[in-house]
Amino acid sequence: MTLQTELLPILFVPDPRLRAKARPVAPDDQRIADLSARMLATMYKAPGIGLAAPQVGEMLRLVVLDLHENDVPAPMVLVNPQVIASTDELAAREEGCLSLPGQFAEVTRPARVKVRYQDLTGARKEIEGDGLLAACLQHEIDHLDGVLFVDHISPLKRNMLLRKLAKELKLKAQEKA
Ligand code: K1U
Ligand code: ZN
Repeated sequence: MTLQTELLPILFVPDPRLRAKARPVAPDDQRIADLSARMLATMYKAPGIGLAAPQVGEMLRLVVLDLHENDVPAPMVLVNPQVIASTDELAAREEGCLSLPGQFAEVTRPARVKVRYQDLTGARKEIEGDGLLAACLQHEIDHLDGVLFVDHISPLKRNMLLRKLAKELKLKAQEKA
């Protein structure tokens, strides 16, 4: 018999929890190991390469990531992550978001970032990267402050994308009913 980790429902825009600021994880919070395991399972099932706790309605500064590089699982849990350095050089990359399903746009962000965080034991760690890792780290940390990738594109593109999403989600809900 295999034990299944319980999946969490992912919130979609315009849920107001996606626009709120998350609070720091307390050092003695016993729920984080279980919550991060459930977030990883939810992220793999979606599928996605990252997930922030507010996307599953938990207003905590907690992020999970796995870039699926070389098909080798490399799950990461980042507690209280913060960008401590970023380059002036920028890089543009197409981004999606599990809270805006089916919507994609090119987003320009610092090309390389250094992030400080705690692991599940509370140990202080740092991670530095560019490319997809830099985009994903910034995208997920933005979620902790209620910022979405559409906030980094022009108002015209943002409105088009949000209207398209609303239409698609309404259609899906009608099909389900
Ligand atoms: O935070 C999220 O909503 C997850 C999001 C992360 C992200 C994607 C692209 C650039 C920056 C951040 C996703 O995972 S969207 C799905 C996705 O990109 C993907 C899914 C399966 C395989 C590979 C990528
Ligand atoms: Zn997202």
